[in-house]
Amino acid sequence: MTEIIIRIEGMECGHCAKEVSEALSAINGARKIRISLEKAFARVVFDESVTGADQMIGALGAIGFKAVLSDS
Ligand SMILES: [Cu+2]
Repeated sequence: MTEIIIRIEGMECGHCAKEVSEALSAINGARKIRISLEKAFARVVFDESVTGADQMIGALGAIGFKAVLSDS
């Protein structure tokens, strides 16, 4: 398992957070997702043999959020 933090722009309310959570949950291989609306990030634990950060960032882009991998 790998854990990453994705910074997400434009996530402004509970509805956005729910959309983000659902988009990440729908990714095959995503195991554990924690969203912080306040800090504008998502923490994701995933199976690196199935998926990767690029797929998550792509899935968020597809629903209109600019997302970048955080280095910390
Ligand atoms: Cu919103």
